[in-house]
Amino acid sequence: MHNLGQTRSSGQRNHLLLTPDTFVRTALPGMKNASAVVHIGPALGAAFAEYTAELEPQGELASAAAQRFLYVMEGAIVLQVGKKRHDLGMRGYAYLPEKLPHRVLAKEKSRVAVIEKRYQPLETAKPPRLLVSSEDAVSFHTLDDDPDLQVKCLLPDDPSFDFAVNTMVYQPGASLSMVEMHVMEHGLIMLEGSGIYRLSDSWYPVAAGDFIWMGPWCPQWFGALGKVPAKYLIYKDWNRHPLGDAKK
Ligand code: UGY
Ligand code: MN
Repeated sequence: MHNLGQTRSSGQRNHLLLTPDTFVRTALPGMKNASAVVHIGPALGAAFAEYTAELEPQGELASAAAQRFLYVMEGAIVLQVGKKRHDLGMRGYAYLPEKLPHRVLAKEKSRVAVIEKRYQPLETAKPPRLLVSSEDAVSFHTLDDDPDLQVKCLLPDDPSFDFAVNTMVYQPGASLSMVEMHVMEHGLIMLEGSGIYRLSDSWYPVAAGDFIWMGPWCPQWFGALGKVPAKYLIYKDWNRHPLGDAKK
């Protein structure tokens, strides 16, 4: 059934809401039996790229030149780095430094959130190494002492990392305690539940499956609605000076 041109998706100067009805699949270099829904990239001014890789059983992703973060939303994959094979099930994740040759193989039909970013080196810290883990192994902290808002930081609190990826779980009715406005940009995938996202001067109903990009200083606030918790995976640039490479 056609929808007479209606969608919740919205593209604005400093934010983007993409709902699954508007997703368009494409092939990226090195993909086999897989396709990508590219959510955001430098074409819109973002300093990172994020896409959902949809892999058939035996589907494959090749290495990336940039550093890469993988989070398994559905299914199971094998991450092959040299002779080592790492099994990642649902909620498994990996950080891959720049130029580390690797392959991603799907053991079954899988959906993987992929974030890629060129590394911004620091003179005072060595670039991070390969990290493979599962969200289930990470402990949470509460945000602003609200027991109904739990955050898991999937990457270590270490200045060598120039970005962070967290999961946030809101009990029904929980919300951010303030409207945030900050230099960092965000890429966000709604994993579970639903709620209302304020982005700039608009309030959007959002649900599992949606993607949001928030540019620098985009006013942002979220409140969870419904009878089950809302959960999202959120990227932000982190640990670097706003002028970028200080040597330039
Ligand atoms: O980490 C963050 O900036 C996070 N609290 N932002 C958000 O959820 N929109
Ligand atoms: Mn934020």
